[in-house]
Order: sequence, then C-alpha cells, then structure tokens
Amino acid sequence: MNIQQTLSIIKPDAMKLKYSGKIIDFLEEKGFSIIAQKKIVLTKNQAEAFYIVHKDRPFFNELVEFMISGPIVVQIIEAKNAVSLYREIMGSTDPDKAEEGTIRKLYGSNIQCNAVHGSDSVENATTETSFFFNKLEMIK
Ligand code: IDP
Ligand code: MG
Repeated sequence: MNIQQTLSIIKPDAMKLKYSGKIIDFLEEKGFSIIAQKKIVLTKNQAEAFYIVHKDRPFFNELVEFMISGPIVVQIIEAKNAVSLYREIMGSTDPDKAEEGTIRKLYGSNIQCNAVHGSDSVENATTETSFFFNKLEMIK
C-alpha cells in the first residue's frame, strides 16, 4: 500500500458555480480522505509564488488574476497512490479534451477555468501541501 497525500484546490470558477460540495463528494466517493481543508482568497504574491514554475508561460498573468478572483478551497487529500489517482480523476487540463466522468469534464468550463488543481508529482505534492498547511492543521 502506497499511501500518499496530494494537494487539491477547488478553483474560483467552480466555487462561483457552487460545485465545491459536488467535488468534495466526488473525492470521497473515489476513496480519498480529507486530511486538511480551508477556504481562502489568495493574494497576488501568494498566487505568483504558488505558480512560479509557470512564470515564463504566456498564460501566467492571466492565471494569477484568475486564481485571485475569488475564494478557493484548498485541501490535503490522502489515498493509495493519491498523486496519480487524483491526476487521473481530474482529467486533462482542457475540459474539452478531458475524459468523460472526470472532474474537469463534469465541472470545468475552459482551459483556464478548469475547476481544480492537483499536484503533478510526489515531490510537488510535498512542496504544495506545506505551502498551504502546517502540521497542526493536518488531521488523520
Ligand atoms: P494542470 O493544472 O493540468 O497541471 P498546467 O499546465 O500545470 O495544467 O497549468 C496550470 C493551470 O494554468 C491550468 O490548470 C489552467 O488553469 C491554466 N492554464 C494552462 N494552460 C493554459 C492556457 O493555455 N491558457 C490559459 N490558462 C491555462
Ligand atoms: Mg500543473
């Protein structure tokens, strides 16, 4: 059993459309446990720091503006092979290309407003979970 934790973010588009409950339900249905969870609004500095790996991509400024445009829910979620399992059930970045039944297909609007974020590697999951949460906020 390779139990892992990964970071999930319910993005501003899905929050505005009131999909947060459906997304959390979906995660629990797929076997994830919620280890930590909070609703926040990112500052510009925080959003830039979180997405620093994308700083040279053409969509960087747009992405930062989008991510600070409203509340988000950040979560640490845990399951067997959580990182790859979450990437699988999230679906492709572009909801139009995402497989049927994935979160982005069900709840995403377009390539930017695609409902959720999930860490893309075990290493990044560690960095990203500790970006938002300290040990006291993590409850098994
Ligand atoms: P991922 O979220 O599937 O890992 P990344 O390539 O890491 O995709 O991009 C991070 C986020 O940046 C995406 O989830 C999406 O919100 C946004 N994004 C990615 N590509 C584009 C684009 O071509 N135009 C606008 N926004 C984009
Ligand atoms: Mg990514």
